Amino acid sequence: MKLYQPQWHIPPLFAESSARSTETWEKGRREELLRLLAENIYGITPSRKPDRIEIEVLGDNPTACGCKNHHKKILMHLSFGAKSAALEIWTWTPYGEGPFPVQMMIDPFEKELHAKEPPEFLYGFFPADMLTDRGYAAVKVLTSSICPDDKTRYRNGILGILTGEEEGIPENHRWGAIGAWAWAGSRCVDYLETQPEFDEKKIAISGCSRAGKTALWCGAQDQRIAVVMSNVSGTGGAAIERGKIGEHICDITKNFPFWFCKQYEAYVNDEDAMPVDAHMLLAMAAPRPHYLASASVDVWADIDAEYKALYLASDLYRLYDPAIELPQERPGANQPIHIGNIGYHLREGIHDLTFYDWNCYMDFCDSYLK
Ligand code: GTR
Repeated sequence: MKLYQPQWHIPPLFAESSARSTETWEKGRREELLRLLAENIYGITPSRKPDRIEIEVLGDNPTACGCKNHHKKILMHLSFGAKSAALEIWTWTPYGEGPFPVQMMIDPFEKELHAKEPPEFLYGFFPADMLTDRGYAAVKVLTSSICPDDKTRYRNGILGILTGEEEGIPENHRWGAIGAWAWAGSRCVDYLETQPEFDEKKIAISGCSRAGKTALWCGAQDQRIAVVMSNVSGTGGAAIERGKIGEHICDITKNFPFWFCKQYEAYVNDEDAMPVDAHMLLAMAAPRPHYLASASVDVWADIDAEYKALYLASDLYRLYDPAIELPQERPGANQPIHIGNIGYHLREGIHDLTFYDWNCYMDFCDSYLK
């Protein structure tokens, strides 16, 4: 793998003229890059908070998953003056004495797709019973309730209420669906903070593919989240855009223009003009524990571009922990690594989220959240 190709100019985490220290990072550069990521990729998140929040309980099953855990479904009604949006959240809590560390997954897929509850739902996408068996509360954020993943309906929710225009955000930098889903992740954290069974200081966020992009963006903006994890997130997520193979900005903005801000389209076939790239997004998690997962035949996401971004982001982690040294060569399939606060694995197989991924996630999280 070539870490640097001379034809690509990868923007540095620190400007050459500025000192590289945790202080300069925390007291300015971090905010600056967060702003650039918002302005150029995801759009700026409006700052207005809901005036009122009401919790409606949709379901409550104390003997879920064959008597393995307590399952609840709630709807968070978020009001802004006369308008309101609703966010659906499903939780599974282990038996015994809490508060429990949390595995919170962003799920933007339409509810029908992953609606079956474990154990009927044996597929590994969100194995709530396996998570509670390992002592975690499993929390799924069903973001389609607040912003449908659909190019005609995506404004039927928070994006129709907080467009960004009311805060004077220029049109090119207004948020899209990924911004809205990430915002939903933060509203879920607000909810978890109010419930005694969840340890709000021990929340890990994750997501697969489009939700992986979202998990990274949510974790970047919301430092209450203790561990940031993503899976097969590719373009607009963990993969460095410059020189990547598979999906390009031209593909993703053509197929999913509503996921991003308009400004992102300015970089179609001109990635080099973009002032940011994925290593900056990954660096936003620092110095918090950070896990990246890829799948070996996921050419569309580009496994080398994902690892390259992690490698470059590890430079920032090194400010906090000089002993961190990731291998220059991407590790092979099914050989997870855990170095300092960084974890990584390449799962053998296709673009997906499986039991293998979850086991690796939890092995990593156990070091921090237990
Ligand atoms: C693809 C998209 C990818 C990824 C994926 C998914 O079609 O091009 O970037 O987000 O969808 O979410 O499954």
